Amino acid sequence: MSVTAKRRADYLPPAFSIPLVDLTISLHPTKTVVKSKLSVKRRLTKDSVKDTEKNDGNKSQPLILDGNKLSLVSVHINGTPFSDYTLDDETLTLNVDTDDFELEIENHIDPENNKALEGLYLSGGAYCTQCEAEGFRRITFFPDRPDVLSVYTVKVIGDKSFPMLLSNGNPIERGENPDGTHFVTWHDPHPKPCYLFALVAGDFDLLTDTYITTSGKEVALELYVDKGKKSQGTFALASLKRAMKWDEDVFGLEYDLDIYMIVAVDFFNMGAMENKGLNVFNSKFVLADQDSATDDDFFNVEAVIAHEYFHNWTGNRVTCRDWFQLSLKEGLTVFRDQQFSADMTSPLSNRIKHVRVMREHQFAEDASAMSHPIRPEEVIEMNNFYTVTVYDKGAEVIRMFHTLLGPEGFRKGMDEYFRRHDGQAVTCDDFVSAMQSTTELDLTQFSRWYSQSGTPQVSLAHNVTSNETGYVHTFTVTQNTPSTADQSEKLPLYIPVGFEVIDEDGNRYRDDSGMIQNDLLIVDAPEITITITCDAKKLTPVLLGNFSAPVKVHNELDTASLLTIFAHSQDAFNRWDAMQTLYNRCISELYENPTATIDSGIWAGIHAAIDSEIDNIELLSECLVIPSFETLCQSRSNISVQPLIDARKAFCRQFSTQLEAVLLNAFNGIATQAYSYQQDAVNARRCKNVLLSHLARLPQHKDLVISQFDKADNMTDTLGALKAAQSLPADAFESLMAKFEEKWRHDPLVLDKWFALHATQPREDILATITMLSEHPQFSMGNPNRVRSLIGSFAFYNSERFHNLGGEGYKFVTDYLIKLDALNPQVAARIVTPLIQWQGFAEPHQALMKAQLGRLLNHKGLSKDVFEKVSKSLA
Ligand code: 0A1
Ligand code: ZN
Repeated sequence: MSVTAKRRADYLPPAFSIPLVDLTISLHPTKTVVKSKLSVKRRLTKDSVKDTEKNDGNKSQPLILDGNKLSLVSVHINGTPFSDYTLDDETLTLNVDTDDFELEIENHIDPENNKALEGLYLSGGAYCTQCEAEGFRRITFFPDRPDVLSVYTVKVIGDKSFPMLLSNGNPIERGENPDGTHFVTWHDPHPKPCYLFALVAGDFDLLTDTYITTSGKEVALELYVDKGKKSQGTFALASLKRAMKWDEDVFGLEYDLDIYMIVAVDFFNMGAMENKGLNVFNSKFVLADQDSATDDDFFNVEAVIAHEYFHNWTGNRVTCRDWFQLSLKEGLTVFRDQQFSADMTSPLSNRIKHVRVMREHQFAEDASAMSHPIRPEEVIEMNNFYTVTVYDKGAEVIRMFHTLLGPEGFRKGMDEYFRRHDGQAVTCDDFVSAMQSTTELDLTQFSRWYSQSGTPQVSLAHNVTSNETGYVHTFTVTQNTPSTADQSEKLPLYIPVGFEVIDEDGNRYRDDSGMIQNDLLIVDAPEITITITCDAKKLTPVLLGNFSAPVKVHNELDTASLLTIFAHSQDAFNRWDAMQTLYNRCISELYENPTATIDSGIWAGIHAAIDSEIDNIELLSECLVIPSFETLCQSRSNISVQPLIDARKAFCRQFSTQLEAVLLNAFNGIATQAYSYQQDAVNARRCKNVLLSHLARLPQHKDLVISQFDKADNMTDTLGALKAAQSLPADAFESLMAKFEEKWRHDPLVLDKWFALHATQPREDILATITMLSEHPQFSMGNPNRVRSLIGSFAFYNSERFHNLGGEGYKFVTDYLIKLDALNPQVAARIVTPLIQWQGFAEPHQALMKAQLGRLLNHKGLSKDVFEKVSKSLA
């Protein structure tokens, strides 16, 4: 295993280009034959040669192709057998001296035994490929890097038991062979990097539709799902059409092929993949109906369908020069899908959803040994960098461009980006430079967001003095980015900080020198001071409206000020955030003193807040959610896990008890309506289920939970009842879970919810329960969805048992990861995340976690995926 890191700074352009790729792939479970015919051209420039070497302008460079787990059969150049090559585990080096030639390579692969689900694999009865980031090298020998763009022609040959043979682009020929197999040839006219190559073969149900673009072109839409699941695909197909329309309306971007195909498969490492014209999806993000999918599932289906579709422009037409630039396509595409979802559903709940992801997961990543900028500098295994930092913080950086330039300015910049770079493989700097060319604003300092890791801390100090004109409020805003594992020196960033100042009656105030513009203060220095001179003695500053930047805020506000913000801020996000801060503060009190009772004034304030929003159930339901344990961790250090969990539980218990009447009243006030996935109905169900989870803590409301479970006509309410039942006595919970299993045991995607509910129960014998569940007929270590539901849910979300002081939780996960890593390193490396995030916890957690990480590191044959994370975390 080679564990050398690649560095962004070492980039060199490719020495050869490959304008045409012609593949013939004869499918066979254990011996698929791949014949590749490449037109190869030497790039006669010096740039692809290291400066330190004798530079003869790339005349003597060999052609180095990546290849992994391939059996090489033959090599021909211009039709003649060629033997002047060397082959090792990772590369095929051809000592060629010609500049323009045709290279033919034949190799064999073994899809059935490919359990890592990278390259070509045969799982769940279908052949499927996954080539991003570096999976194409597991199919054939090729320069597996995103800056080599080629036009592909692909002939897929297969047994007739695989009636559908798919690849990228348009089908140009199909037929039968004398040996009883059949074939389809595909041609994709758009030059693309090999990570966008795809092939799928299987027997599916097919849903079809058409879409007419604004310029009048008809596009055939095809959605392939497992046999018998057709009716669960209609929502995904309708979502696709909404996404196509939205991209035309908002960005002026149309689809560019005659056909757009989506295939849903059961075995997939990630959510979905944007292969040109042939998206491959984890079936979890395609299949949805009222009975089996929750409102969140519907939401996710639409968001992921849109995300992959939007990649057609941001990712495929303009792609990445190298993998360090991943955020170029991912940050931008996540931002685009977030905007789309906000337009399709609700801006507020979307914003809150994404901020929760940042606070629960991205801040934690920044605080860990895996901290990296949105454009990483150094990578051992690229698959480890499909992270919340690259994706979600990347999207926050794009959102800041949008905030600073405004929607029209942003659109202008995007137009320029496509005008300059359509058909190219480019860098994040190219994106910034396109944006820069359309704005007066100097983006030089702003672009540090690409190179600096860590979560900046923005703090506010507020002083009041009085003079003859009134009260002078001085607000001093400072920024500081604590050093991170990867980077000790930090520079001041250009931070747009939402800034609203109100008094107790909700009147708004402007600063004396007009530095706050459009409710935004630009903090571009370590310290910025503004003043407000006015009659009011008490002013409340509200920072970071709508989460205007991916930072943590320190703004010491008393309870009255937090309730003032809730009552009067113009920004609904701030109102929600004020309540979160208030809850967090109460939990701190209980963390420090477990016998404390929360002041009755606070309950009165929360009571009044609920009363005031009783008709605004969208905001109400968000405000009733208590910050998760993971979020609470981000504003604390040296955490004693059980005491913090106990403090949170105690607060939740008091919340239910103190507010019982108003919670019950709100619950009864929301009528149960027939199911529809419409925003009003979604809001109502969400609010009702949040209320139910509070009421379920009180024994007298047990029947509400059971009755909802029994009567539910949709999965949202069924699951809402089951989640609430997690606080009922064990026998009641078990009995509902048994009924659920009885009904859904033949639907693994639904059963994933059941596995996750079990795995997150803080019961004492949870490890035995998980071991037993891993013997369930529907469970399989080879299926990433099952593993994530059972083992991932335990490691990420059962903090009480995972962090158990005996260390059994850490050991259990480690034992499992050792086995999983041998099968699927990518999934193992994801699930190791909670274990490497030991920095925030007090002893003995740290020592216990590190002991298990040490075991992992010493394990013979550890993948580079897991090695990279574990070795960094122990460095
Ligand atoms: N580009 C896809 C995500 C993806 C990345 C890697 C994969 O396999 C290693 C699979 C999918 C997206 O952003 O949707
Ligand atoms: Zn993506």
